[in-house]
Amino acid sequence: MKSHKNTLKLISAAAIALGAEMTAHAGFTVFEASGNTPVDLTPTRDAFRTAIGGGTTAGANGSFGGERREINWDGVPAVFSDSAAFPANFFNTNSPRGVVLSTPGSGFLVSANAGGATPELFGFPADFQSFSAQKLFTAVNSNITDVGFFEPGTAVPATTSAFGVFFTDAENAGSTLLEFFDLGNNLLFSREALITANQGLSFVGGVANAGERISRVRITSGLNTIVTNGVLGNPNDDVVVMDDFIYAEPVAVPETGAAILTCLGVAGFGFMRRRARTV
Ligand SMILES: [Ca+2]
Ligand SMILES: [Ca+2]
Ligand SMILES: [Ca+2]
Repeated sequence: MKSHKNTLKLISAAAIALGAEMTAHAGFTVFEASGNTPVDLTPTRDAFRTAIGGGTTAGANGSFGGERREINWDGVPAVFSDSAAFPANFFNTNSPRGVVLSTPGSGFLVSANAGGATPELFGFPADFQSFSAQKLFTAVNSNITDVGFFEPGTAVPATTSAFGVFFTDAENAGSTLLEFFDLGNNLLFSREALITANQGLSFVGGVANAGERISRVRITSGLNTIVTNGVLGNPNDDVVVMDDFIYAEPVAVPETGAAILTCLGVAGFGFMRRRARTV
């Protein structure tokens, strides 16, 4: 029992130190652009690339000493494209780039190429365009996509220092945004995408400028949802889908950090129980 108390004291000290560091490091550099054609956004994309470094390497498992990663969806095979579901772990298994997706919806779709049995652009050719031709990405039955990071090709949790995404057809303010969370699930950064005219393109990205580590990215894409090709969740709200993800190399979480965070969950629970008894 005594050793348990000592452990809690140590954890509390670690929590205080961790909290102080997080407060001091609440800064991200924003990159954003919008326009009617991909060319309008290319200089901002290039500046974001320069800021986070590295080439466009993908394919092999593991880390590459700081190589930037990009997902443009365009090489996803037809068997995993609309109308077939897109696997949430495709970019950590089939093509290991250290990203696993989740959503409160019912899954994900990558759009079909033109000329096939399934219409391109999720069946909305008058609303969407790609930044990188031809494929786009969306959650299904949800406007939320959560991006988790792993040491590429492994189950080792990782964090990154930068993330950016392209949207198309983000017409209404306040409903399309990026949010970054740290290992303790604290919100580090939030930024709305610039809105555009119908069928426009928008890019928003954030780069940690003081050592912040991003454990999860939440992408909110409009208020409407894609149900299936050509079918929206409702007739009124703004529908928005995604193209390229660009991010700094996911780096494995140090084991000591992961252990402290696990213990913090236990310590927090103990604290709540003690408080409950005094009320
Ligand atoms: Ca539209
Ligand atoms: Ca694309
Ligand atoms: Ca829209």
